[in-house]
Amino acid sequence: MRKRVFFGAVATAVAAFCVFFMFRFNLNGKNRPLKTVYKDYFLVGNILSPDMDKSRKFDFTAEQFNVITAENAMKPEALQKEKGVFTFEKADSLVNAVLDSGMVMHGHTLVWRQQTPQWMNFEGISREEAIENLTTHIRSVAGHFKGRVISWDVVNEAVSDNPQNPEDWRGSLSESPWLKAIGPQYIEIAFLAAREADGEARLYYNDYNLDNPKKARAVAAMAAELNEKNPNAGGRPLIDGVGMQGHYRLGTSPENVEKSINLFKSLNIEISVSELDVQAGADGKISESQLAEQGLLYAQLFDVYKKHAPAITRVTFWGLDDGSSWRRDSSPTLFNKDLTPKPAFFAVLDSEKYIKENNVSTLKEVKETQALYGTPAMNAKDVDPLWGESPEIPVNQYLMAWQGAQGTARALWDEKYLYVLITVSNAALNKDAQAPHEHDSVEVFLDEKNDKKSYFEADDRQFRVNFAGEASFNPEEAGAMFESAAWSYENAYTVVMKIPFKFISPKSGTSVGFDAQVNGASKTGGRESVAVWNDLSGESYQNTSGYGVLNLIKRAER
Ligand code: 9MR
Repeated sequence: MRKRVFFGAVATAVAAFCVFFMFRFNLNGKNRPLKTVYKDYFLVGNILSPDMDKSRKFDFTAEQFNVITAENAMKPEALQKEKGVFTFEKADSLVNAVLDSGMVMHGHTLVWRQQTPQWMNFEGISREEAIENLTTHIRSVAGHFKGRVISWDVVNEAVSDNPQNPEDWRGSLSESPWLKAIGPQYIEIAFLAAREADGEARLYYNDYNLDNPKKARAVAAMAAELNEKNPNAGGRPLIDGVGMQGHYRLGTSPENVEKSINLFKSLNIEISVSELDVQAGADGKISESQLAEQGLLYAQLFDVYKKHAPAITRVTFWGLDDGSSWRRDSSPTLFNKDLTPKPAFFAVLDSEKYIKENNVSTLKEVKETQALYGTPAMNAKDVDPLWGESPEIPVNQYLMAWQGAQGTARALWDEKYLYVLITVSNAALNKDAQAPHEHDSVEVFLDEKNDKKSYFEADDRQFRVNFAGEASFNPEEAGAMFESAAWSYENAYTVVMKIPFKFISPKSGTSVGFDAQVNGASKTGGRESVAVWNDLSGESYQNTSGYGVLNLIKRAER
């Protein structure tokens, strides 16, 4: 009898121990890979390169993920650099290794304006020859990988950012040699050729910044029209899905992401999140609070993705770890370079738990800096040495997918004016676009009362000066009494602004809401990048709540 009780007690203890461990592992999730956590929702993926086969990173990737995109190995340049000479070896070795390890493969990308050899669509090529080059490439490549990829990005990044009239999707296309050579029809031609070559693979249109409602509307208009025109291309509508790349930043709004998901869902097409990463920090450094904030955004995004899981086929991260990411300067992935998990990993693993444990209101980091007292000469060529008194303000956090022009600002003040000096590098010096914010230009946002309202009041103003010294304002009357000077040289320029205080009489110790922005135009015109100091919302022109703080001080108190 005693013995039985003893064994009973031992068995109960062992069972309790096991349950405790299972419970524990289930809760902290450390031992459950992402692919298992999300198996009832969607595929979870990452990128690989052929040279990673048989490496620790390959195995680690295969443990966590179940679908792979080739980071570069299946792009036009990699597969047909010379006309008619197809170089499939490296891509084949990657695809075979991926399939052997039990993962599936997504194809990226058949048509793009970048990483495409010039012979395909050079300036002056005839329309017929360009179509021939386009369709031959697509047929050969999609035909070659037929049966080994589940889906293709057929056309990548064809729509411009922030189109003025998104319902006119043709007018919203961005400049591309394909557009020049063939016209807007190149998109339909490409999808038809891909469907013909591989009727099984799901065909995607893939693009970035699709959390921008205007860009999303242009893509939706295109997909809707092409599917209406081709309802039965090989047995089904032509475009199967939209790839929302998801190169995000701390200011990205999960609500905007969800709005675009709803828009694409309304077209009855599938959605994949195709290139997810979230930039935080700069120069490879990321603070504790930025790590937490990055985790929070990942968690919020996954909450949205789970909610819409029936419409989402796949969520792919663009980069395994911060050491190998294309954006390693802004630490955007789930893992450190030694593959240890960041808070973002746990956020993705269990988004509800992460959100509960990380109070949103304590996370937002507001930067503060100083403006020293002094009245500088208004000269952008030979800048007044007085500027050296004030600390540098880096304007280097990017809001869009491209990392173009960036700058450094400094501020000074006296009783009547705020002075700002901004030096910009890596600029194309282009002002061809009609809208002044699309020029290579710098902007200062000022909230004199520093009351951080979510809308513009009379004390809130935006000042913009382009590299040629042309100024513009929001609201327009903000230009009264404003002065500026600009000086440009190769790929760089300097702007000095003199901004009258209108609502406050500043004293040493006064704080104003402040932000600085650098708009980077592409060589051919149009804004391709935006860099800011503090406010990552992209809403600085109408909402002052995300501005940083500028403390006006006198030298002795520094
Ligand atoms: O991550 C890719 C990087 O290694 C290449 O140098 C770059 C070339 O433009 O392309 C990167 O991947 C891009 C993807 O193919 C399409 N969307 C944007 C990605 C990041 O630039």
